[in-house]
Amino acid sequence: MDVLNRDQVEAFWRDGYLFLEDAVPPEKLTALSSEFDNWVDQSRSHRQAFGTTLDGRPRFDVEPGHTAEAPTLRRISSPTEISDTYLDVMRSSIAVDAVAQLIGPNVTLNHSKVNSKLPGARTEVKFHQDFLFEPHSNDDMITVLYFLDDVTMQKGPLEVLPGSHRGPLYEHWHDGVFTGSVASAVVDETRDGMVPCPGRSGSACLMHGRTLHGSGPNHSDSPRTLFICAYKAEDCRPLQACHVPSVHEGEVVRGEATNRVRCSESEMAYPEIPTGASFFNQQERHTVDM
Ligand SMILES: O=C(O)CCC(=O)C(=O)O
Repeated sequence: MDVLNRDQVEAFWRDGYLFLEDAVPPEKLTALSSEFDNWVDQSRSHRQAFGTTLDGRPRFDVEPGHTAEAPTLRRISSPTEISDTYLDVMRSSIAVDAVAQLIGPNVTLNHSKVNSKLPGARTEVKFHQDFLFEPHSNDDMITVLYFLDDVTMQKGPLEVLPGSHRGPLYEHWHDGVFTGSVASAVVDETRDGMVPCPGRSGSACLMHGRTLHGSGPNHSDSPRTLFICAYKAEDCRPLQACHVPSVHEGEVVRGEATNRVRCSESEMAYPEIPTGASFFNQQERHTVDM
């Protein structure tokens, strides 16, 4: 089913991202938010990362300094495994139809997660390209970031560099350390071209797997919560274990299974699978000069 017009398709391939309104209907949005609020409440009784995912790492990641009174839950890995609502949205959103139109018809799930910036938290996402975390046989990969809250400029919106999906794959290893982020010099060079993506709750941003992006801290007094689903063409096959594994990895969400692999050329260092709860620990290893 085509949900994008020709201008939107062209814009996605030109810019490497596309903003889509009304990707999640209001009743589902309410259900997603209420599940998220429960997880925040659950986190109040923990002092550090907790829960378990498929590979034994913690499912719920909290910022250092997290307390019951001032929770800083920052990541929930593979929420589709613990919530039927998240599973349903991952499968049924019109954003998935849009992904199928762009890189389909056959589309699978790569991974899913929630990124949260609660009021008072310092969480920021250093600039990176998703493909450098997950080498695949080709780069037909699209990450959909569903907005669970209104995202204003004060909330640390996603920032993207238009056209960067057609540019270089930047190094994410520095001085022998996988920091999951590009060199500070790349950030300095590209900062002026970065475009913020604010928007209403229920919207989504579709982003190509090679697009350079990041986001700053939330300076407002309300949350900024994103449900993030990374999808890929069905014949785009992983070259390394998934860094956010789940029982839904590889599920065909549009089209059909073909048992084919398609290869395109790209070259990069193998990333390091995080040993902690999420990539935030890896990004914290990035020092100013790197
Ligand atoms: O939370 C954000 O603003 C961006 C998320 C992101 O880039 C990621 O988790 O890979």
